[in-house]
Amino acid sequence: MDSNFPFLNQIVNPLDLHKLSDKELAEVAKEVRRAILEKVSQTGGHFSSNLGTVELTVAMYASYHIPGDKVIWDTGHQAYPHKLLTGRLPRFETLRKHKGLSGFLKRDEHELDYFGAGHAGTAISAALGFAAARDQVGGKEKVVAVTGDAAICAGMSWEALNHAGELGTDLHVVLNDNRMSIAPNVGALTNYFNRLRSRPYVQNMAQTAKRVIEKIPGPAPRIAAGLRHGVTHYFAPEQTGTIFEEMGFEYIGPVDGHDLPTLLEIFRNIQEVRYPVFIHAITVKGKGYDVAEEDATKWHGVVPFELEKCELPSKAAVSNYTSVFGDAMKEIGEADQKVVAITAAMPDGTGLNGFKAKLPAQYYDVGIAEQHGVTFAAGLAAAGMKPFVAIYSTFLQRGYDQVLHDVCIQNLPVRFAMDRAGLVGDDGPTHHGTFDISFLTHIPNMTLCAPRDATELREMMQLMAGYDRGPIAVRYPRGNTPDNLPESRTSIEFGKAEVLGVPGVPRGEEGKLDVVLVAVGSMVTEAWAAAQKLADEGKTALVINARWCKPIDWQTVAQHLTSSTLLVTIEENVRSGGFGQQLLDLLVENDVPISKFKVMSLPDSWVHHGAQPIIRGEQGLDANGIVEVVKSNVMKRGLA
Ligand SMILES: Cc1ncc(C[n+]2csc(CCOP(=O)(O)OP(=O)(O)O)c2C)c(N)n1
Repeated sequence: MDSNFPFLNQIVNPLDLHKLSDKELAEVAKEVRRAILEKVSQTGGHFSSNLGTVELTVAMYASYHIPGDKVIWDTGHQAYPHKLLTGRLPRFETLRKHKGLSGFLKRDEHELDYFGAGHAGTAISAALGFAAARDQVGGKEKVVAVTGDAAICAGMSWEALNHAGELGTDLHVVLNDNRMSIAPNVGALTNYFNRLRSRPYVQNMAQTAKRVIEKIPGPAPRIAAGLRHGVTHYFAPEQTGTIFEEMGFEYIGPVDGHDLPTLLEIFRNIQEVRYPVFIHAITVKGKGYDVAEEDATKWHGVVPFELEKCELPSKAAVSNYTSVFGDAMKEIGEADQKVVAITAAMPDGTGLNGFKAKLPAQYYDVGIAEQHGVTFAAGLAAAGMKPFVAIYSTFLQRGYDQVLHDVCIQNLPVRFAMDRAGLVGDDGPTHHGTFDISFLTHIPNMTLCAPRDATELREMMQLMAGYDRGPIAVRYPRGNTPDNLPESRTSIEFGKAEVLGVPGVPRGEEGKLDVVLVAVGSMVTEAWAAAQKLADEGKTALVINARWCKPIDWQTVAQHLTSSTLLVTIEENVRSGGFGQQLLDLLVENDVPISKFKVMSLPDSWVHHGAQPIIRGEQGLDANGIVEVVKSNVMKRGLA
């Protein structure tokens, strides 16, 4: 029990809110905001989005009957109030930590996490699924989707609204409109929402509507119908229809998403409405913490900080892959006006901010629209431009068919720069980029490389800029670039691996090898560290930097194998369809004699969230893990 939160302590599930007066609910909201401020400043996590959903969540959870009614949160990064109102305050210190609470909703974390997410734009579809399932069995529970002004721009959201309007079933969609994606929101729809915002806010009108409706005689359905019209016409009689009304929803809004009394009235009033209703709530990202209100992007996701100081700790000036990519992109774009960069709502995360500032005419933010972003790039490439799609590995999954159908079948020179390839850490399985080797390399015409460090990323980017033969992708991890690798390097050649050698041994003098370690991208640094440890134990490990996942340079690997050499591949990708399996296949196909082969990769199961070194270590994907695998396999073969 945390005595600092007397109200929150009493709330195990949202039905407990129904026992409180409106005045007490206002106290609950204050506690929820304080809990987010105090706890997230200690744990780190999504910050400004959650400060914006406090009143909205309290009002919804005090009006809908949960458990029973279903609220489906889009993405889930703004659902900390939901976690706090579903009895998770005592565990909040563990947020996003290894074995702790997830930063998103997860069905196996809590029974009231009705639908998990992490990728944006799924809530309305999922909620409509719940609503249709309810209708199939003649249920009565309410179903609500809560989506953001950026998430609703995703194509899927519109596919779902389109379907919902046709089904005409009992579905409430709440738009949490704070004008922000992570960066300021983009697109024509955003301008449309701004026009809706400029209408007078719904204020004390729910009470008016309720009074009117209460006077309507007749059974419940008529009351519901009356309410339906009452809500629409009494709230905004002079307004013309919104796009949502045209699509079959009742539109209520705009409403101040921090005005708890009005929100409570609205949500309580619409309980009897059995049609699609769209509630447009205007919120402020970062609400209640001035600096976060002023710079919601900076405070979107935070590391632990001192609440009183109102400052985030300054970032250490170390090179990370994202900034190396961003700087390289600027150089490439400046040198060639045909180069354009595309992001799907992630200018900060992908490192494109500098490019955007310097070369605004060559920059496109398509919003949360990865599918469109990829095909848009295909169109640009077909018209002779040199598009770079800067995207997280996990979000390119959204554009898989577009990569296949629009880019690769037509062999268009679209460049994909995939950040966050591998285990990302605290965000967990929705965000790990652990499939791209498998899902890209099996597509004809695609090529894929992975740098070992900053210099190699820069060089690969230059190669990609000049590569017009077809699609090409590069994958690089979240985090700092390594500095433990040999300074000497060979220049990047298409499809050629780099032999780094045996630590401390001049090239050509390696003698008999105990093991050949072939590592991909982020794992080269670990393989080199492992080879050093093995050298200390008198074992000779040769490290090869794969550089290319497609085409794979199996010939270079084969040159270093004898019939007794252990071959170990290391990659941050799932085993199935990954680098190791493909290399093995190529060696066998080409009759290269291999006696012992170990694929170090990720398993066919979900890797949970936690700090990168912890979860990599758990999977054996670090220097110690490699040493262990080598020692156990070398010993098994009697070579130790
Ligand atoms: C498919 C996909 N693309 C990109 C992201 C990264 N992302 C996480 S939150 C976010 C912004 C969401 O904005 P909005 O829906 O308006 O919610 P807010 O944070 O403003 O409450 C983005 C782009 C994602 N989670 N999923």
